[in-house]
Amino acid sequence: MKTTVAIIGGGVSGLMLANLLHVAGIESVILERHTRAYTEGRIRAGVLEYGTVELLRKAGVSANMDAHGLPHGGFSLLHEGGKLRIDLTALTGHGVMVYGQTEITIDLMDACAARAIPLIFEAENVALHDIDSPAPFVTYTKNGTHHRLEAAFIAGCDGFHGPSRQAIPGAEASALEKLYPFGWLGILADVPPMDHELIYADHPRGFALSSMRSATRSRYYLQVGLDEKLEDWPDARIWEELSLRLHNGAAGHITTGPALEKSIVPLRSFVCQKLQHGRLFLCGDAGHIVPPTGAKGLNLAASDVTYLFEALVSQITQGDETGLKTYETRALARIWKAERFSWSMTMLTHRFPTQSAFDRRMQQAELAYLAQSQAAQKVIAENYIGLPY
Ligand code: RFL
Ligand code: PHB
Repeated sequence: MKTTVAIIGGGVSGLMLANLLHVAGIESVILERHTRAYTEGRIRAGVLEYGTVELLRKAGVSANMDAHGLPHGGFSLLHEGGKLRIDLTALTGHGVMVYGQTEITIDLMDACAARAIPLIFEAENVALHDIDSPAPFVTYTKNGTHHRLEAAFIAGCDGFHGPSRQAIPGAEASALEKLYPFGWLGILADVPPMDHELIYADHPRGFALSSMRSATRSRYYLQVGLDEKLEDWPDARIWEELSLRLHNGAAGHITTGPALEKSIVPLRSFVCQKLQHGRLFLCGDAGHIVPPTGAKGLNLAASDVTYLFEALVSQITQGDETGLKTYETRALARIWKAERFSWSMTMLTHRFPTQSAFDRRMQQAELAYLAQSQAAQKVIAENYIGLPY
């Protein structure tokens, strides 16, 4: 089989890229390791920067998001001093959209089917070949049969554990990483959210977050130790802990209900500083990971995809190589700023096991400063709604 862009990975990065390319009249094929049901079932991000919203509109896949997404003009930070609302709209002129990554994935997969974009599920043993030649190709097996996909370009959209990053010489050695000494326990339930906006809570028992997927579906998170097991967290214990951390009189009442999904993810910051080699380009989690506190993972995938899409269109339609040559530089400039924001929000709102009294006072002083300073609030707001690209 031959195509113009071979896309490895059918997560948000790969699916967005394929749909944008389709709108620009460029062919691609997506190879996804898992089944459609598995890929759709993963519960992940929920907050879209306005740039991501615009990108989904540009890709022609925004009908459900526009109908069912929840535009949010602000969010709150709950801390010892009270509840501080960051008024995104007043501070920046923009808000964010609350619409789940699960729903976006379904919309993008439906669009692939409607547009006859080849999306091959259960593609096993995906391997990249000759990426530094003008004729790269990808091999894979499906139902026991070996296949070869020839392409002019390869987009590595295969997440943190995929094969694309490994195919770039020196990529691992170029990576910088920070591991945090805790994870997030997430719970999804069909109960109304405690508030109409998101609440990030800095609490002596640890960080908590109240988020949502709709007016009737809530998503909550708790900071937990790295040694915690899901079996130790029956639903009742999660709800009890959430009300301790989120209910301090300033926040609303938590409605409880059976969990639709529960998971624990460790928090890490990771940047691979080699995002391209020859005809291979990395997008999204294949190249970088952020702790979820800044709600940036999915949104960074969207900016990478935008840069790569624009570069591919210039190269393919006008023979202009500038965009492809500068992809890594452009993408990393934005990635590092989102890494900084995600790191700073994590450092501000989480309790660290070895935190000194001085470190805690620094967090308190920063929260107190934020509560008084419009300038400081604007810094948070302009990062949260998404830096320009
Ligand atoms: P994805 O979504 O991981 O998709 C990569 C796709 O590549 C496939 N794949 C392969 N396909 C073929 N051959 C192989 N050998 C392959 N190996 C892997 C995978 O099956 C998958 O379908 O990466 P992408 O598209 O770059 O999108 C990035 C976002 O998904 C990610 O940044 C966010 O979801 C991060 N993230 C969160 N971000 C937030 O902003 N808020 C959150 O609450 C939040 N929760 C999460 C998360 C990421 C998680 N991961 C990666 C474990 C929760 C989890 C559990
Ligand atoms: C979510 O709704 O899953 C969510 C929202 C905001 C975050 C992280 C996750 O910062």
